[in-house]
Amino acid sequence: MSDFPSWAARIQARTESVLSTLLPSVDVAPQRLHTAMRYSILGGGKRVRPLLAHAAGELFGSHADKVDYAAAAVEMIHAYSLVHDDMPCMDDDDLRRGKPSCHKQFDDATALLVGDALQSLAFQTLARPELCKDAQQQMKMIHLLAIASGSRGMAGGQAIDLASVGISLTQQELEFMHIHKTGALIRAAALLGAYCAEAPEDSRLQALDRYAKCIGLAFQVVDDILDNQADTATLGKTAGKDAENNKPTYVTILGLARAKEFARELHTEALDSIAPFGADGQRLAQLADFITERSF
Ligand code: GRG
Repeated sequence: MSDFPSWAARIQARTESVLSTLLPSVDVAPQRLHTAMRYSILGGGKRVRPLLAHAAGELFGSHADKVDYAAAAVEMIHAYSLVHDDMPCMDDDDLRRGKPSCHKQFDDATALLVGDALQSLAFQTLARPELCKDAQQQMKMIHLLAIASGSRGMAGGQAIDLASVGISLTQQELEFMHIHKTGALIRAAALLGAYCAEAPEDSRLQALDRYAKCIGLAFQVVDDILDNQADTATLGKTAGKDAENNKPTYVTILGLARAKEFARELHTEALDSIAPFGADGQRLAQLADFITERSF
């Protein structure tokens, strides 16, 4: 097995190339929209969700060419969510991935359409005939991504987030919000990677899902810590946004030391969840380390 940094670099490069192929060229009309879509999704981001989809896919014996489509679909949903999240009507942020956010580089209407079009392209990609031989399994995958990104998943979590500005939440309420806003798509990425295999076993899917739930939450706890601790240049987005927007975070609710401890506990629970996979779960374990130890 190759070392984690080489593997991650390979998947990140692969994801970039697949996304570039799937996105309409800047020469195709409407050119401004296609330019803005490519600006928003290419050339940046850690690609955590594609890494997860591929790690899960490798564990379940999925063909990497199929996982490419599932990973790209999830990354399109993720990119759309960031474009909309940065708009003045939401988090109002001028910086994303170290460059002007989409509505700053283009305009609000274009940013709105970029999100809409990326969302449609995500489902178009997941519905590709070459993704899966079993139509019923493919319907399950489309259903899974729709739930994870809709009002009972990411968009719902975002609605709770917007409504929680200036309000004090309990840890349980904060957890409910993040399980939806960030966690749902992270879980979907892992499960879709596994679903690209023929007949994935239920008990193995459940273990993977428990792992993904833990690292999804750990991802958010670490995000809150970084927002509080890191600087804008390192993050590539405006640091201290949560405090500026008067938003409850794990740092404000638990304090910095306890938030760090909570991230470690979730990391341990994630590793316990994949213990049944033995040495085959090593890539997922490395990914859990990467997510909890990241600095941007
Ligand atoms: C607009 C429907 C809608 C949803 C927005 C995910 C989200 C919901 C908003 C993003 C706000 C935010 C900063 C959440 C914290 C966790 C998070 C998703 C961070 C960004 O994800 P990374 O770190 O980004 O994976 P990169 O740039 O690496 O892809």
